[in-house]
Amino acid sequence: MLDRLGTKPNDLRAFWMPFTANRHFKQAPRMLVSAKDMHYTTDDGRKVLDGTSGLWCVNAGHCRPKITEAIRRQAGELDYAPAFQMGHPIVFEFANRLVDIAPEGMDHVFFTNSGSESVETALKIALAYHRVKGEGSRTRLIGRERGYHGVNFGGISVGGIVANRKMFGTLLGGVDHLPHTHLIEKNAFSRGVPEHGAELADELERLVALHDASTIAAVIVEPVAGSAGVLLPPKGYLKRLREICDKYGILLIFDEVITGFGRLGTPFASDYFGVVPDIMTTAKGVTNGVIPMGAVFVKKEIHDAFMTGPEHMIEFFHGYTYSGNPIACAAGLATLETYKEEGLLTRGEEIGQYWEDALHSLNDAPHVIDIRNIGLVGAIELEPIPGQPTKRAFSAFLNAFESGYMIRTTGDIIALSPPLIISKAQIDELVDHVRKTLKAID
Ligand code: PXG
Repeated sequence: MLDRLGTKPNDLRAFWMPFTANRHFKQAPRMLVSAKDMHYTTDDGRKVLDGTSGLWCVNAGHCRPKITEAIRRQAGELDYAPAFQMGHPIVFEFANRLVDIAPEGMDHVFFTNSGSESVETALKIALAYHRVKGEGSRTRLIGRERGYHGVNFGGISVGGIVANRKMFGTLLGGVDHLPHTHLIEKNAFSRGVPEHGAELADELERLVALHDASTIAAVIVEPVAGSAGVLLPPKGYLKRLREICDKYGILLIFDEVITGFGRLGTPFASDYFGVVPDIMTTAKGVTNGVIPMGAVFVKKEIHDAFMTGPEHMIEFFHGYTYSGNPIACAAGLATLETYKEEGLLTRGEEIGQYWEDALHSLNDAPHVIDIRNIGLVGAIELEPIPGQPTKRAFSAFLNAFESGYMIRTTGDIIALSPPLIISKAQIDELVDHVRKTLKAID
């Protein structure tokens, strides 16, 4: 079913594509056949500048030799080994190296295969933790409007994106939501973290008054919301959330699936904001996106609370066939080495000012109603076409791909999150491209 070159599938019917307008795509496919560093190559031989690190995951850029080689080596040595009641050295090694760079006190790691699974794992740890501590009445989970925590049932229940929720029944019971923090009328064109809105964290006080703290297990938020269009926490907001959680014995979960591994210019968003959660979910950049993997970090106190009872008993009835898969661990270790050797976990801080200035130079481009930035993340919010929400941004996405660069759009927001190896010249190129696209579309 491949063409002469062995690259171009000629029958697109069988693959039901995820989060895709399938019929639209299949009429005019956009095919990527190879990648190197900052670029993809299309099936017709065009280079496409990656403005999004794939889906926020290829933080070190594409096809990095160390990672490719580590995968190849591991696949030939120990391809798979169970992690239930068995071990293999590399998974312990990788957990230790991850703990080395984790925020203070987060010294245990539970492996999953994706961000969605990391979220489910974190929610289950939170519920079970309260139960082992004798506070089994704490069953309620609090998420946030416009939050994205993957696509499994726990994640869409605490999530706050209506399209991801409305088709799927009644979801988890006992969930409530904080308001989102996107105050465009007050904070538009902020550089970095916006000034207004820290008081929105006090809404947690209101939920505690409504439900009583004794029924609430955990609050889960993205420190910076990505999928819903790059929504930044107002100055002081996350600290306030931390304080209120502490006051009432509620666990705080940071979903760092996007913000983890250098995206904000620090290893984790927790480092950026100086706020340490009790549980932290990660995925994506943990293996540079190359092999599916997720990692949930927990504080010692939480892990240790489970280590009671008879020693022959399983302490936590949870895990995946591929938790700590050896090839994923090899990819992860090589990824960490690459990040370290090239200073990538803090590169966003070095180049952040240049990125910010470049992005905000678009403030007079057509259709732009807000620009936001933090680390190596950017968002350009467009005025929707009246009566046709999302259409303008989708046109921008299509024009971008035609013009040789890749962006992500959600609603009428363009999100940018290039690999952390991007050069200043490539930042200029990306921003020039965006300007041309905004001029070209209706
Ligand atoms: N939590 C957060 C905060 C995420 O951003 C997930 C969980 C789920 O991860 P998995 O690995 O199960 O997809 C995510 C995923 C986008 C985009 O363009 C974002 C994600 C995935 C795909 C596209 O904003 N985030």
